[in-house]
Amino acid sequence: MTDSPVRLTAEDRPDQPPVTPELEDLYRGFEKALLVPLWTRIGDLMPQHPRSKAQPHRWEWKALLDVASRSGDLVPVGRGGERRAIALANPGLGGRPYATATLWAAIQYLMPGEDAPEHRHTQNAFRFVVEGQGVWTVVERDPVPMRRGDFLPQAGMNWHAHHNAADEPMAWIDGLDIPFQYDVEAQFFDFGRDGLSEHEHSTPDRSRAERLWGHPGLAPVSQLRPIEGTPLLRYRWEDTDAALTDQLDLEREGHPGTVEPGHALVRYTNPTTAADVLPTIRAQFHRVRRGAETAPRRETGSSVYQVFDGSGRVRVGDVSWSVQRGDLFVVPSWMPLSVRSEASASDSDSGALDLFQFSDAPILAKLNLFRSHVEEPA
Ligand code: 1HN
Repeated sequence: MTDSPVRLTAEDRPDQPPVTPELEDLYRGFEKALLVPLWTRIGDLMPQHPRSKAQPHRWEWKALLDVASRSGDLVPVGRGGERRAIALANPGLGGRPYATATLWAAIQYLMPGEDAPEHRHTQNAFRFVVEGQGVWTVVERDPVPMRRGDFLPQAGMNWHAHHNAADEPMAWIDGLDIPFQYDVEAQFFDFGRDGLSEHEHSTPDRSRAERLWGHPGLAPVSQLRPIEGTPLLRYRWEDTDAALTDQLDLEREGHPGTVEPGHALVRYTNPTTAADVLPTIRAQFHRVRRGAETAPRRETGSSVYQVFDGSGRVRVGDVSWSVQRGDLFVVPSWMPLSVRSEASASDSDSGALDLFQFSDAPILAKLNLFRSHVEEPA
């Protein structure tokens, strides 16, 4: 909460009484008794539309990888620090490791052969892989491979550890609801085993979770529910890519369907409920066809995006950036976002701009606070 000074004068508040010694005495009394009169603060407490303290900001992947790799050489990963994860700190949020008021986003880095120790916490989390492979995340003792384009949700209170079985370091991004849980003061955290078992150091192609839950439209009703939250622990790139390709192909074939021309969007969902994949985090994937541009769109709540492929121009409120593979950017609450796909020579054949997005929309939706608005073309 910003602490704007109490205004005693009537300059821009014609309803305020003249300043007299009695009035000054009254206001001093408020302060001493830890009381705040609403009439001095209502504009700040109840703005007419969301005003975010978080700022739009972009972090370049190149720079994140550079510090992650230097950390890999200098800083061990182990019990206590738990993860070699480097968080995005929004410039509007006072140096806290918060990408937005509710969301944590970090680059995580694991050296060849390293284990990140097992633990569990109430915070909901996911991993998204923009490049590389060779790490698996072990969720409830089920090793799950991670490869480029995979989305790996991991709902609160599931035990998890990571292992890099490759001979290269690997980086990925983590998203968690840490700032939200910090504010509502509902966090719990437990340490798990210090090492992983032999079986957890061997490579499965498909996790147990995928063998049970990775069959589209088929729920394994003969099985016990393995874990709380979404039971599918890896949403493979091949499936996401095919879903987006099919949407844009259908549009090209003349089947109207996309809300916006040249813009395909999929949401990661929990196969047991078809709702958002995590209780507090919505995760989606956008593909904007070469040359297409999206209309400015506002949403309550905040988002973090990562460019998965292609390049383009992103505008958030009054600022805009060129973006390319791996770059991350933040869209604060109610700020209009538009993106334009601008293929460059080094981009893949399709020239599309592929964007991974996560947001706090499930929190807002559950509280009846989610709103969105698309601006009409000028
Ligand atoms: C965590 O458990 C992970 O499991 C990543 O990879 C980032 C940030 C704060 C607390 C726990 C992970 C985290 C984290």
